[in-house]
Amino acid sequence: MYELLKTEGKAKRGRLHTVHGVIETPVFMNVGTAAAIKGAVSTEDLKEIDTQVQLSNTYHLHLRPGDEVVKKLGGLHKFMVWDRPILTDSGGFQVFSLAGLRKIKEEGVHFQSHIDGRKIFMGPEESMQIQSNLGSTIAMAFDECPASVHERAYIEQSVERTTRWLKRCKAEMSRLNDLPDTVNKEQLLFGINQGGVLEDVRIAHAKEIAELDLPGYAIGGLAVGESHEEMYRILDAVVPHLPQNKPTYLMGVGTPINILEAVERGVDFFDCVYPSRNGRHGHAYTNQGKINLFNAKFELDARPIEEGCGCPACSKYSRAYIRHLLKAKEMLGMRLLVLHNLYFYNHLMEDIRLALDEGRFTEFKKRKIEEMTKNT
Ligand code: PRF
Ligand code: ZN
Repeated sequence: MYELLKTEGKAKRGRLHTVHGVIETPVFMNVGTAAAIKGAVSTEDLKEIDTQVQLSNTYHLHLRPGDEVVKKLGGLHKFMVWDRPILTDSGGFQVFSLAGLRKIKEEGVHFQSHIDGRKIFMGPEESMQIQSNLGSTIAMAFDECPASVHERAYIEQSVERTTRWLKRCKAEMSRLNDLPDTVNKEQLLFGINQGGVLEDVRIAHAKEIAELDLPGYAIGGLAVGESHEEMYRILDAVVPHLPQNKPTYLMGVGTPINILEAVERGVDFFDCVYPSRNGRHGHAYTNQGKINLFNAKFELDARPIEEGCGCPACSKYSRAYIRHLLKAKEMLGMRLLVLHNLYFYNHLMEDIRLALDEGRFTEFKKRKIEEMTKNT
């Protein structure tokens, strides 16, 4: 369960105890959509760069290899050889962003697989059954993330349906956790707050879902095209209405600066594809901002990506060599950049936790943002 260790303003330093070990928060979760971090990163690599939690997707694993297959092989932890916590997203968001033709009904969503066009139905019960077969540490509720173009009437209706779906998720999860052959009988369910950029809808929804007394709550439906200022305004409004003795997870966010701003507003969990996606495209995070290793100015640069960085790339290889690998389309180039970027994100979180422990987060955040934006 969640232990609130310390606060500084709204910022929280905490610890979530799970069957797969402790999660020190604030935490960044590494995105391994199809049970792997893209960029040929193994679970041994992840341990070497001190990652705590992996995130995988219900939608992708249901389509391929199939959650029944994973269950037969002993669950996702055993399948991917990772003994620390795993959080699975519910499929709701991916159905809306990836699937072809879809129809939303009260019972759930009918859609077509983006892999082979096959017709599939997923509702709250199906999402819980899939996540139960995977045996993840934390399962996410099945929600709808309404597009930012929708008007108030649609968002209100959609949020009400998401609440009804959450109640069904909770009932189904508690049934599944009691079955004799369940992979992880202590699977935790996190609810998801929605409501677009409408503060009143967000707050009413937060209060309603808080009553269900779930072990954690996420804020969904942000970082979907609204400005950063709008996202911060919603966080300012909604976080105080989610239980402060439980973890708060901001889904799909974001840049290092977004993370610092959200920690200040009380967020504990993050996930984002940026470090791995940017790494695959030749971009490296540094304390002075992002650099593009394809840039000609690194041709003869014998320095590591970041002086003093302890990651597997920086401890041995030069910018010039990594640039060469990228240009020659050698897989090692991408791999080294992804490892560096994940290390950067995970160590940013470690520095944030340390600053909170020592009561100097506000000052740390200010200095960090100044450093990272100096050259831009
Ligand atoms: N819902 C779910 N997963 C998500 C989101 C959401 O709203 C987002 C939005 N940023 C990312 N991942 N279930
Ligand atoms: Zn490095």
